[in-house]
Amino acid sequence: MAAANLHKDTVVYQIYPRSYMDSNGDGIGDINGIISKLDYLADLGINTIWFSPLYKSPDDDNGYDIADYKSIDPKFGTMEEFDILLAQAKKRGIGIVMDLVINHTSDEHEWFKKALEGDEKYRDYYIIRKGKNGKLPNNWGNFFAECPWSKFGGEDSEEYYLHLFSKKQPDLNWHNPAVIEEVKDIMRFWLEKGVVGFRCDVINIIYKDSLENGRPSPILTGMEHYLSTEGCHRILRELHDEVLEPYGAFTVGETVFVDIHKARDLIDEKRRELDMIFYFEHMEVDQVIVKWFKTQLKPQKLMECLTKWQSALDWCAVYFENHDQPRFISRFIDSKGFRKESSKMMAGLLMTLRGTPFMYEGQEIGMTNGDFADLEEVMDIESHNIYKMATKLHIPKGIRWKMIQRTSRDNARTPMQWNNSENAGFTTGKPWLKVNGNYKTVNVQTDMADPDGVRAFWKKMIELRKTNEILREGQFRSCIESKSVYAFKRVLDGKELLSVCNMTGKTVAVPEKIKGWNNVLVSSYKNYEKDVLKPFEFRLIEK
Ligand code: TEU
Ligand code: CA
Repeated sequence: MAAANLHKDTVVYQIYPRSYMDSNGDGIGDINGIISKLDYLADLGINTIWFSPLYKSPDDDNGYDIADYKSIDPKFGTMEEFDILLAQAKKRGIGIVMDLVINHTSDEHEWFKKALEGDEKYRDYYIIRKGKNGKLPNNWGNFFAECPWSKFGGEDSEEYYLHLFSKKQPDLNWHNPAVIEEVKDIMRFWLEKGVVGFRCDVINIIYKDSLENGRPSPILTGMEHYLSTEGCHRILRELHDEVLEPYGAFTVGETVFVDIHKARDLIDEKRRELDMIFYFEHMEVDQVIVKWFKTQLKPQKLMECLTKWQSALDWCAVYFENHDQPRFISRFIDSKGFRKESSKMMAGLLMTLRGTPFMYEGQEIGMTNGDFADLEEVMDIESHNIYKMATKLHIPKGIRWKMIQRTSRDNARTPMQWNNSENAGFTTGKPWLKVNGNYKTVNVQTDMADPDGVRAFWKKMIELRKTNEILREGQFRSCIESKSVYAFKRVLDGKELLSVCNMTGKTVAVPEKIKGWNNVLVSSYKNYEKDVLKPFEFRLIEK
């Protein structure tokens, strides 16, 4: 496991590099832009940054299709600049976590190109099969609503390669020991530079047990053949023991479709596989069967889900936003008119749950979903694929667009809003993705000038999370999950703290059950009142 529980004592901030800060006016965020914001980040109090992929990539899936794992894409800068970023971050006490995307490569990776040229060695890096009687090799589904098999080497070929994501993301063959060795080498390359850990992309699906047909299912037919397989567990342990442990590095696995049982196996300390995981169940409480149908959620469902996972796992990554999810305050709660209040509530909740908090760029100023007017303004491959599929299914145009607006991953990928100048101060050029029209009021500069700003509250909660031992180590005990109020205790050596969230836009009475708690350590309102909780109020209370 990670040295000295490094991963338990940190607050992680995720940067989506192309949307953070553009230093040269080409409309794409870059490494020098990030360097210019390190003081801002150090001041916020975070102590780890996770970067979404910075490697060379044709960007079919914004960098999650990697063409060279040991490089920096020129649009982001150079390796020398990355080394400076690493050193400058370290100087400020900030460690760097890289995104390890090893379920698949880009089809423009040298390995895939060599495979296409007929090189047997590299052919065996991928999963290539002949069709069956003129049909596809199996009936599996695909994460991006495509067909998971594409012709290998041109339309006339009889062979297909497997890709669970886009056709430009061929899946690696983890049955091949050479693939494992390549990945170890890549990991050591970044660890030698001094990165402190990896966020492991869709890590629980890398090893396909078999390529048999799957049980037909509305989502991802075939997944029983690759979800958390024994082969995957074995590989994770090998990477842990041989590569991660010697460097004292930690991992957080992005583990799709895990239930509590599977999650426990992946992070069981005795099994030595992953340090933490991102589970998804709380991200799905507002969805109807598939992720592109979402409803307005009843907060109680979210509370119950959080309690379930908090109680079941000893330690976990905690998050409400990332680059794949719509913004929390546009989504889980009916926050209209209460943008600032609900953002602060989210800060209080995130920093007081048990586990390692992961926050996402823009969350600290209460950024909201993108305000795209039509599909042309949306860049995400997944959104375009879903739109195509919905068209095929004859879903009416208006509904199709609503689906995309609500669920698109681009909602959280809009450029960071730094100030109220053109393009929110993100770029002097044309931003790669439309800046949210609310940037004149929602931006870092305006928020920091506001005595009641959102960021100041995040900063306060981050500081508390890092310094208060009950928040760091205390056990979780649920207390109230009602239609409006979520309350839970953190308990350490007989000392207790109570975290309370009003998850509605209405003022509610303080529930009887917690009336004995009198010493308010923190409220998200300056003028809070003892007996009521104001709209989206957050409180941290001692007895
Ligand atoms: O995401 C994996 C994943 O399954 C989902 O989050 C996915 O983005 C989608 O919502 C499924 O419906 C990871 C990355 O975070 C994502 O950005 C990549 O596109 C994906 O893997 C492929 O590398
Ligand atoms: Ca740039």
